[in-house]
Amino acid sequence: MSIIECAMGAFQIISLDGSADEEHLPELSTSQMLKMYRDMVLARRLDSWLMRLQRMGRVAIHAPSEGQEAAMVGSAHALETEDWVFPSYREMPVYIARGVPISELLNRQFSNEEDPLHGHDMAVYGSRRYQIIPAPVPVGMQIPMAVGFAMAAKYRGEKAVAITYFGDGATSKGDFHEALNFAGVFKAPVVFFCQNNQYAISCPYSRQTATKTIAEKAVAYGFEGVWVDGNDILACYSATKRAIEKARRGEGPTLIEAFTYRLGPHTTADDPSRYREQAEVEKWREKDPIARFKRFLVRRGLWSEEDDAKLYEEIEEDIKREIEQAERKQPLRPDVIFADVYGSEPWHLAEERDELSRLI
Ligand SMILES: Cc1ncc(C[n+]2csc(CCOP(=O)(O)OP(=O)(O)O)c2C)c(N)n1
Repeated sequence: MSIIECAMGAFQIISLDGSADEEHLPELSTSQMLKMYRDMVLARRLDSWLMRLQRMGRVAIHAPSEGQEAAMVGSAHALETEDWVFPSYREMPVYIARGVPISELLNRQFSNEEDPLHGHDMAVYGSRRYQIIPAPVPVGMQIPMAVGFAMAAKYRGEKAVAITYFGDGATSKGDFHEALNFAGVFKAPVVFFCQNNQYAISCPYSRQTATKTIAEKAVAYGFEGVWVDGNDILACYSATKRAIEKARRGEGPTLIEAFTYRLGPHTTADDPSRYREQAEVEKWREKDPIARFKRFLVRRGLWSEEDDAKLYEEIEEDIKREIEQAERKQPLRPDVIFADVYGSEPWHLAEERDELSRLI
């Protein structure tokens, strides 16, 4: 899909009723599609648990992904293990699709002794093993980082592609424009994946930019922009697969805009009723990406209500068990804040660490 087609409407494969555009169906086996569906449901249920755990004071903060699962799970399934992910703070469904066990995500959320990030950063994940960079707190900073990584991979002759996730708000940052400009000039093997969820906290899309789409901004940097229905998992998968393959062939970057909606608050520290109408949220609930993919699978005889009930039950049990285990582990020692900062610790920090250890 080029920017010209983009002017006609977002790329879509699955309609709201679950019927599909057969001509554009991606080559996916039944087991791959069912795994994608499972990842979406797992992400949704874990998200709902984390919201409630935060309200109970058991985890510190959470940035929910409800409503955006198709964009995240669909795009992440298009990656190969050699590729690297440069996320924002909202990408838990990407981690799940990348194969990160929920036990690891929960150790992180509870900041227990097995927290892979040792309490550093916000409650966001990162992992060398799964090739996921920890999300930076300043909005959009991961975008130029992904381009730098992609250029390094290109110079070294490696086949890895970088994908970076960010929101509509991040496209107003200089980081976004500088990164896209550089990537266009030097044909960096990178995919820019913008989830336009209509809001940057309370700032609506209409106040973010004067262009109809984010995708069309790619034209100014000399590469392709793709406008995709972000609530359609197969469209998100196909658009990303195509962009990743193109980047791997050395044909440069793509900007994908997944047009979607954040159904929940920005984070657990936000009250969206202050800036948007509930009717708008309800309208978007009708486009729920999980319900849509389920309708598609049921229509094709690949899934049933009984399968669905069993899946939800299994997932609920898994999550409850993992929460119990993560919560039972020891908390992090406070002096862990001194770890992982310097290769060799400067004397003044060593002194501070010793003092803290004595106090503990
Ligand atoms: C440079 C910077 N400015 C402001 C903030 C505060 N902030 C955190 S998230 C956010 C909104 C980002 O919106 P968007 O990029 O659309 O992503 P979304 O949260 O919708 O996924 C803002 C303004 C920040 N973290 N960094």
